[in-house]
Amino acid sequence: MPLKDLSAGAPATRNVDAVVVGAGMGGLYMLYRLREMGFSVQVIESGDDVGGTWYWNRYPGARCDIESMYYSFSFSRELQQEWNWTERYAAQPEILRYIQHVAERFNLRPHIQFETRVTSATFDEEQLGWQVKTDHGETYQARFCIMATGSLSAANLPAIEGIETFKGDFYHTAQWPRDGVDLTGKRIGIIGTGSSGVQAIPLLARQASHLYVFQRTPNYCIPARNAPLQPDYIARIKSQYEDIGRRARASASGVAYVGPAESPLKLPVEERQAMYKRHWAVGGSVYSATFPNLLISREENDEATAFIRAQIKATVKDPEVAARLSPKHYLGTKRNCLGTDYYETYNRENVTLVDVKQTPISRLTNTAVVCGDQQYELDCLVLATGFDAMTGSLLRIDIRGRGGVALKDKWADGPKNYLGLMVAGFPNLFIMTGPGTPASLTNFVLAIEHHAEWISDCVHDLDRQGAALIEAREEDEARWISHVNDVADMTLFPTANSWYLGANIPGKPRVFMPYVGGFANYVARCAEAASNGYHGFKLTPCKRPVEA
Ligand code: N01
Repeated sequence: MPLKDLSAGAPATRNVDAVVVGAGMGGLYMLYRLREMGFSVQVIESGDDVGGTWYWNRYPGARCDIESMYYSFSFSRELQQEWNWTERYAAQPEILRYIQHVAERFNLRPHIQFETRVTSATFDEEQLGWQVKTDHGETYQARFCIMATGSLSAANLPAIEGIETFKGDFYHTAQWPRDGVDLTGKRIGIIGTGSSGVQAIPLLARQASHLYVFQRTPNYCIPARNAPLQPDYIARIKSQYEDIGRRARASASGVAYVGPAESPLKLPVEERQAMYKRHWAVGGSVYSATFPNLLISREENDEATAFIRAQIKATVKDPEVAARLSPKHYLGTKRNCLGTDYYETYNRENVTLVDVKQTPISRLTNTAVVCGDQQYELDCLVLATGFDAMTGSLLRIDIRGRGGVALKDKWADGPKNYLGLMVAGFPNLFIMTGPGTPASLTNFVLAIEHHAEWISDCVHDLDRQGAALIEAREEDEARWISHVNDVADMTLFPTANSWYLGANIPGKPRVFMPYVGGFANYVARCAEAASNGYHGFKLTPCKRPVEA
């Protein structure tokens, strides 16, 4: 039976069934599921509102790279039918409004404590639960602790000499000021050309007196071809939502759109070139979906990237700049960027591309970025330097399992878990959409729904079975991690220095973290484990351990 919420009148330690860390889409749906089952839930969120990623990433141009009609919760038919997206790819303010609407529609806010950061979570062997402490000095005693902390939440501030001395305006894309900033007429520098940089650069260029783009690795930017959504299209998709959801869940990518099944290399050259042109003109994920073996076939990938390099060459007037913008890694091994006018922006007189692979940034002065003997004077510096992805937001919390073992020590050589959901030695601690799951390679909303449903069903099952605890078994954890690595090694993914591998953070273990075995396959494995008495997990009734 769910515990009673004892929080009223007990300011020091509050008892709840579950603490959920984070009020992004994952935390909100987790809260909704558990509350509907009758559990008491406290969500703790560091921001002053819901939204997670979409609360923090307010930089100019921030926009989703999954089509908005699919980047929506499917758990409530009414919600799906009543919400109207306005653009093919929704911009950050609209997505944030949607998440706020979800919080209000389902009356979730009363369960969320805002502007509060979880500092530690410690497994309590006596109470068979978690002690969760916050930076406000509170302690929550909870049977379950659920980390909905997001994979791309811990902003990466690079250790550049003199960074603290820069006196101009200074922003990270993932910590953009709430009310925006007016950069009109300023000399702006931006470091980073991943998804955030690629989206921000065209808009910053329009405001700047001059924009310097400090690029270490060029990335593929596929045109988003964003456009307003027409009412008849919205109505058509809404009438097909059930089928779309079914197809998305049965797919490897978590997206209903599936490209050709046959390799384009089987077609005559003219025919396939015409197809690439057509798919490039549609834009978005349609172009990369042209290549069914993109991440396992070097030949197919070479063909996909040759076409993009030709587009860059045709778009960017200065051949030297075009060459510097041409990526060398395999398409998709770093997250593809979707953009609008990205390559065109380098034709502007007020934009300079600085190759910091060739001449690295040596330091910052109080007014400039210094690369070799060149000094770039700036009024404003934007860091689009990404995240300590997948593990960063978890390891910034002092998480301790059985025997006081710290998660950061257990994960010193890379994250270990079973099905990405639980870590051996950390009973009743669930992780949503983190390492060991396909979430970051799929549609996050679908991945979130799957995790929230699996975890809440599991919590409910434990109650029905009279079990106090569930945790991953060491041997199944080891088996899972080696499977995650084995399937990654069958692909081209490990060939690129991506955040998937932790390669963007100096000193981080180089381990491929997402599960590339496909969304449908992953969902089936999770379902199979649950239906086989939580195979791979150990259940503990009261204080006496029994085998599952
Ligand atoms: O971060 P990134 P992001 N000196 O890590 C460079 C999602 N997202 O915020 O590639 C110089 O991709 C770094 O260079 P390199 C999406 O999943 C989605 O852009 O490491 N440069 C790279 O160019 C995405 O993949 C959306 O050599 C330095 C850049 O900074 C993920 O978030 C929008 C440097 C970081 O790129 C992360 O994207 C935005 C240094 N010291 C984000 N340190 C959409 O939905 C780092 N860099 C569209």
